[in-house]
Amino acid sequence: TGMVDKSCLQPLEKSGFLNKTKITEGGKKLRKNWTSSWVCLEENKLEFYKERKQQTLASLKMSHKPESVELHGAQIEWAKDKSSRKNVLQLTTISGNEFLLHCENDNIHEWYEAIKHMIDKLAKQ
Ligand code: I3S
Repeated sequence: TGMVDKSCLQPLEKSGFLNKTKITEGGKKLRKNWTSSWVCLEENKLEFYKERKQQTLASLKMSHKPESVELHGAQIEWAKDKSSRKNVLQLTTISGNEFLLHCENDNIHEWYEAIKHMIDKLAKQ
């Protein structure tokens, strides 16, 4: 069809929908605001796009600037007491910003492994 089915620049490690909320920014606790994001795991960062349409890569990049989260020095762990939801991940950046990531299905385990793998890889560089 000529349409690009991926929303991210390569090298792309993983992409898909996740529910996401930022809970801490600059040391300040934020009110939760869960939203669905198209998430791309790249070499050294996670990118959150507001939506994913049947678009070419170029037009998506132009029309939606993603929120970009640096993974170097970040931590990923299973969040225990941060949500009533099951299978929630907490991502903490080196600057101390905290995000919760969630999805309804088992994919969350793949996300955990993929993000952890990337963080560990960056730590060795
Ligand atoms: O940790 P909290 O504050 O109980 O999180 C819930 C609230 O943010 C709630 O919003 P309001 O209190 O603004 O109405 C959300 O609707 C819930 O989804 C939050 O809890 P979960 O357990 O889904 O993370």
